[in-house]
Amino acid sequence: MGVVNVTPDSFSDGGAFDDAAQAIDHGRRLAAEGAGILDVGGESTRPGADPVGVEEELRRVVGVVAGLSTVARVSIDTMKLSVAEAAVDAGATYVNDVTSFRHDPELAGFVADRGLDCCLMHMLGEPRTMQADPRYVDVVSEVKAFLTERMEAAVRAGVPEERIQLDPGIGFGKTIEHNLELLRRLHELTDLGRPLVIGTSRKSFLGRITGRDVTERVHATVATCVMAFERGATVFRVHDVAAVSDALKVANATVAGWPTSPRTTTTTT
Ligand code: HH2
Repeated sequence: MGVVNVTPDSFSDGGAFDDAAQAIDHGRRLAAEGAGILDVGGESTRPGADPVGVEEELRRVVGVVAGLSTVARVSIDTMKLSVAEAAVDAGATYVNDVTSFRHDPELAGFVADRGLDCCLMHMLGEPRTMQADPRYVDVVSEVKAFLTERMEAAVRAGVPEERIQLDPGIGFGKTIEHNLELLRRLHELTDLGRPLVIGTSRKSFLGRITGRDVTERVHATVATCVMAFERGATVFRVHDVAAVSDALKVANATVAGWPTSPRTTTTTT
């Protein structure tokens, strides 16, 4: 899953692709590098980010979704029903909601009615305050219980279980220790029986460990994706698709044997 942020303020690429034509070019490049899904977002969820109004988010994403929907499968990264509706009309077939339908509960019914796939992600608190002293007794079991509860809520709203993917939400209300423990024990989330999405790409805990600036965290990102792959993740939300794609091909050949067909998540539209 390649990240296409159409925002002025995203933590790692804010402002780089906030013009629609640049964002479409970027998405094309990520698809050529191996992304099967392009995740288009118009609102930063970095710690401390200010919320974006509906009109502005629509202005940012709709043309980009339309421009990329013939290139690859498009996911809309939004917590708002009205943005998801417009994005799906423009060609998106997957909803990536970092609030797991808590911000806009009606989004679940929309996903169900339109037969979309979705990603439900764990977040403690909300983006503005989530990094202020997050605490858990056992981060893995608490994330697992949350994802179970959100999956049940989505199923109650009519979303078939096979349309749901789950994400532990690396960096969303978590310290560096929480992030590392989730990665180390990621295999415990495979019991949930759904594809696991992992989003470590360029995140600040990698900068804390390596001392690298945000644009120099590709090697660190690759390390986390390979470890997550071994522990059962099947969808990798990344900015640096070419590097991660090569690394995962090698990891897959090593684990599954060579020659082999790639281990992928099959989702239908
Ligand atoms: N991380 C970000 C945004 N959306 N969605 C999922 N499912 N998982 C993630 O880990 C995730 C996500 C944050 O990264 P980015 O989009 O690069 O930054 P920003 O939120 O500042 O735009």
